[in-house]
Amino acid sequence: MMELNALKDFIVTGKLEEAKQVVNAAISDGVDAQYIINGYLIKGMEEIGRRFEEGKAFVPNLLLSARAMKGCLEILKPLLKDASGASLGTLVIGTVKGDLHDIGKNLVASMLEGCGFEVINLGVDISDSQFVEAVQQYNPQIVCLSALLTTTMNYMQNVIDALKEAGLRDRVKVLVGGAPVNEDFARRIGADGYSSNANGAVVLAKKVLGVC
Ligand code: B12
Repeated sequence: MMELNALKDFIVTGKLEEAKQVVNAAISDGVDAQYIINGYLIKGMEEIGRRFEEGKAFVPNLLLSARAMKGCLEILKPLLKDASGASLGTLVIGTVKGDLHDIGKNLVASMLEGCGFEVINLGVDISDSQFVEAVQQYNPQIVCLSALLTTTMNYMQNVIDALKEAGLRDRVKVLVGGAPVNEDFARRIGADGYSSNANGAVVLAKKVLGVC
């Protein structure tokens, strides 16, 4: 467990290989993937975010931390898979236009996938028309929107409006999330739900589809 404690620091300092080694060792010791993510990886990202806010870390530091986090998630993702293989529904997810943050969005996508949803991950910087096209193409039950910037969160409203204009709004539930988003904002823009974290996103997705 001593080694696992170093994981948060390896995320903060962006040491990809060292972080991956700890994750692999923890898996071999039978440590739960979810526990590694919530207890160490997310804590590391929170810490580097704090340092950035205080002017003690800079964009290159964020990029190194993000790279280390992503490398670890790649190892852990298969372990989040649901063993039953049954699909609870299809879901489209993306980070909205102007926003390049994808760690949280990918974590949400992995958790949903792991819990039995078929997930179409559109990536980052996704425009309202791209979301509309994806709904037309994949016919999902849920659209998940992510935003990490106060300047881009308002674009979620554009996506909802575009879905309405395309006559698709009644066919999908829209869930929103990301650090600056909250319940009140979600209600104001006409979304169907909000969660502050990936575990909550799964509960919410099941709830809006009535499968829990
Ligand atoms: C890593 C990071 C970056 C990396 C992103 C790398 C990547 N591939 O994602 C890089 C270096 C690229 C970056 C760039 C910038 N960043 Co930045 N970044 C961060 C940082 C430190 C961590 C974000 C993160 O990954 N958190 C960890 C994940 C796990 O958490 P999360 O994203 O919040 O996701 C969770 C929940 O929100 C939720 N969730 C997320 N999406 C969804 C969706 C749904 C549907 C649901 C239900 C839930 C949900 O579940 C997730 C898992 O639990 C944050 C600080 C912070 N504390 O958030 C700043 C932060 C978001 N960045 C910030 C800024 C200012 C920028 C830049 C403008 C900096 C610059 N001057 O260039 C650029 C913008 C680039 C752009 N156009 O997007 C500010 C935003 C301030 C604001 N109020 O708008 C923050 C808050 C830092 C700060 N305190 O100043 N950044």
